[in-house]
Amino acid sequence: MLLVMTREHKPTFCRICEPLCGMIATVEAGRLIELRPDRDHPVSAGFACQKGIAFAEVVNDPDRVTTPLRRGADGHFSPVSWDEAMTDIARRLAAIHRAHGPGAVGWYFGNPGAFSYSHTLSLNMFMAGVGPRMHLFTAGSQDVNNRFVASQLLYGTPLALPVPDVLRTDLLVVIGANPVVSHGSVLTQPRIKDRMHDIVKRGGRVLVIDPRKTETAAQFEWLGIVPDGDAYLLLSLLQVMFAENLADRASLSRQADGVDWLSQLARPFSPEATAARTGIDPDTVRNLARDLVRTPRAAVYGRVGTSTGENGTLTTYLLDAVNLVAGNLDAPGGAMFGRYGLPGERWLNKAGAALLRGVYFRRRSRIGGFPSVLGSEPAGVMAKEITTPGRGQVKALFVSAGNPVLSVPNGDELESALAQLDLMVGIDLYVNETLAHCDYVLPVTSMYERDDFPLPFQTLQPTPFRQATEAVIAPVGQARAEWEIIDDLAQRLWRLTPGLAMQAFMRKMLGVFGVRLSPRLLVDALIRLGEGGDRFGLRRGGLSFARLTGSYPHGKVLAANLRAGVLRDVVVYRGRRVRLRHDEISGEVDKLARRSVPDGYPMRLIGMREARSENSWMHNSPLLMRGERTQHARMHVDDAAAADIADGDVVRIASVSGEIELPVIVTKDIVAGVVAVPHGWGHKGTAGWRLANRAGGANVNKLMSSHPDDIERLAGMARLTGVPVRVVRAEPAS
Ligand SMILES: Nc1nc2c(c(=O)[nH]1)N[C@H]1C(S)=C(S)[C@@H](COP(=O)(O)OP(=O)(O)OC[C@H]3O[C@@H](n4cnc5c(=O)[nH]c(N)nc54)[C@H](O)[C@@H]3O)O[C@H]1N2
Ligand SMILES: Nc1nc2c(c(=O)[nH]1)N[C@H]1C(S)=C(S)[C@@H](COP(=O)(O)OP(=O)(O)OC[C@H]3O[C@@H](n4cnc5c(=O)[nH]c(N)nc54)[C@H](O)[C@@H]3O)O[C@H]1N2
Ligand code: SF4
Ligand SMILES: [Mo]
Repeated sequence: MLLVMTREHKPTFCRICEPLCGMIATVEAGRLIELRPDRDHPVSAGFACQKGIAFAEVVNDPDRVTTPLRRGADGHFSPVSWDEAMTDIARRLAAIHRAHGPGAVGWYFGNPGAFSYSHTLSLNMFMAGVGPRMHLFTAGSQDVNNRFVASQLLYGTPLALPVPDVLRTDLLVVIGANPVVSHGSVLTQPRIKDRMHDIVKRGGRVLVIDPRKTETAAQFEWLGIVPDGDAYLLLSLLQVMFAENLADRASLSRQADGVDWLSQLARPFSPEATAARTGIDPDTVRNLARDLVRTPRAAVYGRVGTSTGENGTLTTYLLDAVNLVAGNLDAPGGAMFGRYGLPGERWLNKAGAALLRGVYFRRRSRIGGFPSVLGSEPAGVMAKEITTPGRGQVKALFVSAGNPVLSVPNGDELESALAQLDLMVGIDLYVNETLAHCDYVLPVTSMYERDDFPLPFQTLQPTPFRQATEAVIAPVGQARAEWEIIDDLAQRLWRLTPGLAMQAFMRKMLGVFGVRLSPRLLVDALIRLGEGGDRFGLRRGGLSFARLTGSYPHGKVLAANLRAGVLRDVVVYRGRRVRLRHDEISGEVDKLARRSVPDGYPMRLIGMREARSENSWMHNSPLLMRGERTQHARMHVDDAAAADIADGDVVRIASVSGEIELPVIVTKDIVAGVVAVPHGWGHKGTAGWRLANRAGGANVNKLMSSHPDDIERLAGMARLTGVPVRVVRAEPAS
């Protein structure tokens, strides 16, 4: 008999990181056998990185969770049926909800969750059903929540996020980001490295301000900075712009209120006054300020390095303020705003912003009293929310698409807190270090087993672009999409919980009319109503989910560039001008003068990302781990020599909070006094991913503090950079 193997090549896109590169998935007999870059994708045009290509190994990983698992008394996981798992989970959750209310329920939503519209939307619906005091923790408090708060202060809405127009700029100043490795963040620009080289080719400059001469800095210009010195540098740039009258005051006052206030705020921070804090020569700062104003198309851009210091909200506010004062906000080649193009978008933005601002100002976390950023509280206090008795103590925790034991400050504290939970459920591809503590781990579809439309990234693209995809293969094993799991859980919970009967009734009623509130319905409506959408038939040839996947499988460019001059539509404040004056900001500036360092910790710890890692979760891919990869610290040759440390030695890095040991690479490509350690390592071998466990490494977040005093006030951001540490050679094994 002749067995005919059909082999299909399906266009789709990668959702590991933010450029969302176009991919061709080769599917044979229902199996994903290969991923390769899509040459017909209009923006990524045949580019994909090693992680994207290696993802086929994740999909087919023998260590992947493919059935629901229950942890037995001996700590080992064994398979159970979906119904058995969901029945027990719902019963226990309902009992906890009944006894302690919604405040006893917590959910940690990790980074890959943001790359699935249906995961995000269904979780929001679930939380609305459980009740307003349910706890939500996200990776955002280790990443980007400060960006939302800075935008809320400046523009009145947390959702107005400026992106550098890399396609048209002639001076790009990258502060605390490493796009050659990270591929860009809060910026959806495939082939970002090529686009940065284009800037240089057309006679422009790319300047990288970073404590480490990163892979990006090595290809462009590098200016070293003392970790967490950015707020001082940015204040000095403003000071020079105002003192030298470089700023166009007339146009500034059309765009913003509080310009004089800002100029007063920056006044004490001359480049001479801040040089010791930044390590940057005053003339260099002056010239940079002048260049930013005088180069017609210039932008400063910051990311994780400027978000995770002591004053991340201030620093991000200042990045935008520098763009504004230099005349580069909302201008071609500057920092620009993408728009989604919904009818009545400004009105919707205003309503949404009012809601989110209300939540921010009214809701405070039980531990530490932190404001709620987009409905979430700092993951840094999650452990204490679990261990501190009283109303609102978390007793049931769900973790979807996250590994907080390795990603939030003080992983040890969190690990021991998890042991106290009455119910813990993980929804993941793997039994990671966090999920090893679960009662149940539920198998989930990978991105290629679900449809998608990357909703949160639509306004972050210098080339406005739309792409949607259907699943390219059926779910592996018994995996289910998050939204199906959440929907099933909701139905069971509503049935078991009398207080939530109203939700159950609403569902039924909608069901009678044939309406299933599926995330797909919602996202389709958003595509149809947005820019380029078919407006439900009103615009012929317009887009819908089906039309995107059917007629534009490689995606569709909506416009070559972002539109400038939209600031008045983006800002929701009455008067439509950027609001610079905030007590919160002057309060943070006051704190700069009070910064202190504990004795005995002379070095500063920073983070770094690696091309063949994705946070904690791709260390089980043989392709990415080839060459016996392990985790290394990086330190300067002079510091190493002074401490009698040689390249390859194991060093002990200690902070006030903890210590770790790992081998070191000695280099000149880092500012003296700084040590860099990648996060996402520290895999350990009880369950789960075998290759990752063998690679081991150390959890750098053992060195980070989860004390509420060490968490940034305005956005609840963990302090993950500039952390005072001591580095010594670990005693050689005897
Ligand atoms: N290969 C790979 N790509 C990724 C990821 C990954 O793990 N691996 N993760 C993805 C995720 S979740 C994100 S959020 C993005 C992040 O994207 P990026 O922010 O571009 O990536 P990072 O490597 O964190 O870059 C932060 C930079 O800030 C520098 N830095 C640290 N402290 C300071 C400081 O105080 N001041 C200044 N000026 N610089 C500082 C660091 O040396 C580092 O180069 O990357 C995404 N892409
Ligand atoms: N020291 C230090 N710590 C950091 C950072 C740093 O720079 N320095 N960076 C921070 C940042 S920016 C981030 S974003 C966080 C990340 O922190 P987390 O989001 O907590 O952790 P990840 O390591 O990204 O783990 C993601 C998990 O999701 C799973 N997963 C992958 N795809 C899917 C999917 O489609 N569905 C589901 N349900 N699960 C999936 C993976 O198997 C993995 O277990 O780390 C933060 N921690
Ligand atoms: S750069 Fe990011 S989106 Fe593109 S292929 Fe690599 S992992 Fe995927
Ligand atoms: Mo992130």
